[in-house]
Amino acid sequence: MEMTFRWYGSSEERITLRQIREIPGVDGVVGCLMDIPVGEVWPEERIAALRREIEGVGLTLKVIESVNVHDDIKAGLSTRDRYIANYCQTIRNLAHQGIQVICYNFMPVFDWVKSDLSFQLPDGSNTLAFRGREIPDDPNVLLERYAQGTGNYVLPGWEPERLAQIKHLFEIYRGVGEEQLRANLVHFLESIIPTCEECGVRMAIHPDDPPYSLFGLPRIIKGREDLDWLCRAVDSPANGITLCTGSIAEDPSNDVYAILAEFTRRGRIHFVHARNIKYLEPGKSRDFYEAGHLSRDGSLDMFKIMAALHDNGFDGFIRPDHGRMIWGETGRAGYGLYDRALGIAYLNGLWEALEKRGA
Ligand SMILES: [Mn+2]
Repeated sequence: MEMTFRWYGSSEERITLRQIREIPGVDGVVGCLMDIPVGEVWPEERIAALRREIEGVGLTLKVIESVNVHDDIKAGLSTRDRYIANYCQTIRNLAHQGIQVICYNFMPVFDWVKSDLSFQLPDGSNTLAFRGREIPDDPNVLLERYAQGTGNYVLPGWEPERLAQIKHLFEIYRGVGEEQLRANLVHFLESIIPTCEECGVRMAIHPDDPPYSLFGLPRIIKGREDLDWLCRAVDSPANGITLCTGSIAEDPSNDVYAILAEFTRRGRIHFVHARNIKYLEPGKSRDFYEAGHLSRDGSLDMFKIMAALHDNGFDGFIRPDHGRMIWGETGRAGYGLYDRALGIAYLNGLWEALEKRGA
């Protein structure tokens, strides 16, 4: 297990690499190049510069989150071939700089969706939340809310230049149902996995967040059956999963512990997002907020989550997923320093207990 921390780059962050280095038990940074437009090749010299910067403080750069997939690929447009060729070149450039795992998702139009970016908790902290009745029918209303609530931080997956074309994006998915989206994902994977195998990179798809349809858009990575389909559709260890415990558990009918155990055993979980969520009305709705990592603060048993990984031989990368905003910190919603650092300390503690107890 290698513990990592997501970092957006020195021009995008107030959090410094030195601060990350001081968190006990962090091995590496999960990096990205936020300014490369989706679909374009990531230049190797830019990746090399990022790597030098990170290695300069004694951390590693082995995981990228995310190399986003152009919507022309997801919607299956005839223009997709150019973007697929670019994606393959990006994979080669990343591999050349020592990258082992690439996180991506295959969600149409939107990356993750939440209703609240600063949901107030009784302890005074705030966090991301999803309340179904607060999700507007018109996605533009949500965009407006995000524009006001992000404090000038660009949210990953919600880049303004992309969202400026939201009308166009909805149009290209007209007539694309789940079956077509699956076919488009298989086409993408069949085109890129040989390149990954050649250069030793593993792809790791992030589940849909939330794992059900919103705004009438199709969703295809929602639970155990979808992950099983994915693994069989292109049967290579290079075709793997970012298992996000929070996203999977956002549908309470998903058994997150069994899914972790099964796909770890099958050697397909290359990267884990460890997150606890708290259901707001258990049994009544799927509404939740993102809790601190501690088991007793949320609805998930984080010891059971770490045990499912440990006892099935997990040897991939893991990071705390989103954290709350605590101790007066402001910054990119979900990506503060303090609560994620506490998450790391806690997850590392659970792991040490599991190691010493023995499998
Ligand atoms: Mn996640």
